[in-house]
Amino acid sequence: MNSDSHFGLTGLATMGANLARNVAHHGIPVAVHNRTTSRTQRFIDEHGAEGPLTGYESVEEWVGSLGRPRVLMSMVQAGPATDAVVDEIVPHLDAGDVLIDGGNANFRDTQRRHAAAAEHGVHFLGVGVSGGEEGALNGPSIMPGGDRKPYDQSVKPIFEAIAANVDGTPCCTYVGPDGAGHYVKMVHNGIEYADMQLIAESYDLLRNGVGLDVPDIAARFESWNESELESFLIEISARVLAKVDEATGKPLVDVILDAAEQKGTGRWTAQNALELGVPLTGITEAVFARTLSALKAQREAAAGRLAGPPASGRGGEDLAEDLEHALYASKIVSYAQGFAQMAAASEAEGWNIDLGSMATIWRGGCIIRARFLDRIREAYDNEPKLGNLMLAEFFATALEEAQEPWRRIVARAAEWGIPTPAFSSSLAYYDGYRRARGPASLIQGLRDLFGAHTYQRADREGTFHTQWGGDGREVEV
Ligand code: NBP
Repeated sequence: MNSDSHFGLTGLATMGANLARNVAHHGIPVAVHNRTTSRTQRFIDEHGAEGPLTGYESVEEWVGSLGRPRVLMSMVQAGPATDAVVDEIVPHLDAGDVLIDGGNANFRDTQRRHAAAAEHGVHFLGVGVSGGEEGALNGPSIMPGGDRKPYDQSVKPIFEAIAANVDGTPCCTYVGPDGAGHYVKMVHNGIEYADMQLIAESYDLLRNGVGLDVPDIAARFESWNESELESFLIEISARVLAKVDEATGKPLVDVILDAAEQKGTGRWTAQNALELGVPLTGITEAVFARTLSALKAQREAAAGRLAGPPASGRGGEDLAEDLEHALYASKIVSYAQGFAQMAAASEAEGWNIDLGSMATIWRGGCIIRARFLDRIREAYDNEPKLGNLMLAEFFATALEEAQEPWRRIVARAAEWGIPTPAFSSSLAYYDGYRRARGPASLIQGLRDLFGAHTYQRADREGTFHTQWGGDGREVEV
């Protein structure tokens, strides 16, 4: 038994196994554990020679093998599995030990677990890890939240060593107290939903609007990856589109069932936006688009009944060029909304999140890594209290330059009957946000008439009600 491991990890499925290997590859002794012991044995058999990795069958032995203060990480399924693991480990810990949850936990669960662990003197860190299987092994983006001092003293050197690195900067920075790290990971995943929905809408428009075939669309994504759109998701879109199904010889994308699944982080982001009162239209539409896609049987039935223009390529090359601008502009909007939500949550929870740093740690290792994030970081460097990303000089100019093609795309998509919820809602948000006076005055008037809900006037202070059922005079209330 190795008695001086510096890092313990339980949960040796895809992510946990690769994270443990990553830590060991940096020469840091790692003690590993998994509920099903055969998985631990298999892991040691396959990877034990890669670095200082030791496997343990029982939680007692595993915890006992670690130097103090102990640093232990759980990398298991979010939800009840994480509670089961935490409940099993905490009684074996001592005050001052650090327990890390690296799964995709809901930030409210993390706040609850943080408070419960604190009663035992244990520091609970809720840590977002992004980058999937490959990132976990070779360098993920890491978003740690929880108590700062134990993080700085015991965890930071390990995480900074294993994280992705861009221009000499690790893609890992302390986010804020209790649930802040998992919150930022949740919004990261929400942005990932919006990015993927915009990509799917672009593919649909290129195929059914412009009339390109799949290999040409793959080439288009490849060329977009040389522009401001350069990002991991655009790059892998080209790869997925270029893939041919071995069994049928058709593009793989034509044989995959068109019903998108989801694990919950996008939905949580949208739910939290509603609670905070933040207009998060791009991400929310992306969640709904997945839900609609899953109604496969209903869609098939409706296809034979509900009228609309047939989806057939009538656009020209100019439309394909417009699309690049529309995609860029809509992407700016969905990031602006995601960052506005993080700002609102940070304010509401007292987290003091540095938004520019979040853009910095997403530049490498994670699924939404993109050239574009450098621009976001610069925007917050120039103006740390920036109210909305769209107002930063660079992005305001980019939106101005993109707006005509963006409008053409949304208008043509509506004419063609091709659904573009993310493109359309992003443009509507942009137009709504840039209007000093909108039509909500009528909504307030209606609310006052049917429910005496009162209204405020734009020309003077006070709260007013019109006596709709009486003499029609306005009274101040
Ligand atoms: P899974 O989410 O599939 O979880 C499998 C692991 O959870 C196994 O080690 C399993 O142990 C353990 N586990 C379960 Br299920 N119930 C348990 C219980 N009651 N007690 C103890 N252990 C239990 O693994 P993953 O895909 O590697 O993801 C791990 C975490 O990382 C998740 O929270 C996930 O959301 C997050 N994440 C995943 C990705 C990704 O790309 N996959 C990316 C970023 C974050 P067993 O072997 O005994 O069944």
